[in-house]
Amino acid sequence: MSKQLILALSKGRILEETLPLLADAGIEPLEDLGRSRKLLFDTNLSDVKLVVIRATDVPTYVQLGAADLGVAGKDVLLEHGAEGLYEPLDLEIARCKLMTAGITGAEPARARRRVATKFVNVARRWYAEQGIQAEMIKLYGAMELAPLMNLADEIVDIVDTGNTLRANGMEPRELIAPISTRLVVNKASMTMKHSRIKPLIERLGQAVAARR
Ligand code: PRT
Ligand code: MG
Repeated sequence: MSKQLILALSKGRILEETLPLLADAGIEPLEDLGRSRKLLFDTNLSDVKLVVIRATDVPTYVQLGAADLGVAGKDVLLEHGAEGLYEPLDLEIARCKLMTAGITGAEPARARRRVATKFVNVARRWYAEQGIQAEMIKLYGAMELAPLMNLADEIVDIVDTGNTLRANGMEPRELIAPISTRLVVNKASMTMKHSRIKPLIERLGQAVAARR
């Protein structure tokens, strides 16, 4: 195993909030991640590199050891599964809620509820725990459209302000899980590179605490 540390970052809204935290922890990319088309970046620390990838790919990179550490939403981690990963730190950014939602005022009547979501594993587990018969319909985006188009009775999606739901005539129903962004670490890396990873987790933890 190389002594280099690879940190996998989630592209998109999480990235914007991750970079200031990393800077506070003493890690800064040598170029502007937003402006570049590159995916692999050097940092001010000669042995730390950053990769910027799809949020849903971060657990895979870290689990398989292609990256030593990763930054990912708890929603993504719940859906992917946590095998081979430690989750030592809540970065307390990109907070939101994973919820069920449906058309405002409508009763969730159907005996076998049709649920549109990109979180099919989490949703299947949750409906089973509630004793509700449900059929999962996997979508990759615009979940809010599914009930309006009579594709589904309900959706499971991320809710923050609730504005997206309201704009589409829908309302939040049940909370499945509160969500925030987590630091994950490959289990083998945690052992093999402990002396490098431990101080990094500590500095990030201090950066998080300083923002409370
Ligand atoms: O683009 P890609 O398909 O790769 O993924 P993505 O669009 O899911 O990524 P991105 O950049 O949006 O970031 C997703 C991650 O940010 C999630 O995994 C969450 O951990 C976190 N997060 C925090 C959110 C939100 N807040 C959020 N509001 N992810 C998505 N939303 C969306 C939600 O899907 C819905 O469409 O915002 C809308 C709801 O917001 P409100 O304020 O209208 O309720
Ligand atoms: Mg997006």
